[in-house]
Amino acid sequence: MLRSIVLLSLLAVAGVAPAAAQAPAIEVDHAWARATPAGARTAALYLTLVNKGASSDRLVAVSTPVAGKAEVHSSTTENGVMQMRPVAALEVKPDSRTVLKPGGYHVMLMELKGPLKEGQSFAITLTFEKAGAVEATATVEKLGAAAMPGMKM
Ligand SMILES: [Cu+2]
Repeated sequence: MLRSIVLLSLLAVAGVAPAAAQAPAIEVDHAWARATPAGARTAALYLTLVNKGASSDRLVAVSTPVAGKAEVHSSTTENGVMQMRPVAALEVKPDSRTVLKPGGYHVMLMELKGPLKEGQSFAITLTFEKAGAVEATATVEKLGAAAMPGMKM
C-alpha cells in the first residue's frame, strides 16, 4: 500500500514537471478581429505578443479554422497611400510586448469561410521558431471598432 502511494506521488511529480518546463515563453494578449460585412473574403486580426522568455523568437506562421490562409502583414503609408506587405517572420524581442494593431503589423485572414460576427470567438494557432505552436482565442469586435484613420470601410 505504502509502495503504491510513493509510486503514485512519483508519477504525479513526473507528470507535472515537464509540462511546467514546456510552458510557452510567449503569451498572446487581446487577440481581436473586426466584424466583417457580408461577402468579405478578408479580415485583419490584431493581437499583442508577450515574450516572457530570455531570448528573442520569431513568429513564422499563423493559422485559424475561420480562414483558408493567414499571413503576417506590415502596413506602411507612402505618399498618403496605405500599403500592406507580407512579412516572412516577425521578431518578438525578449521581455517585451509586440503589438499588432490597426495601422501597423496585423495578421491578414484570407479566404474567410464566413463572415466574422460581433461577439463570436475563434481559435488561432501561432507558430514560433523556438516556442513552437501557441494556441489562443480571438474575439470579434464590432464593425468599425478602432478603424484605421483614412482607411475606406
Ligand atoms: Cu494585410
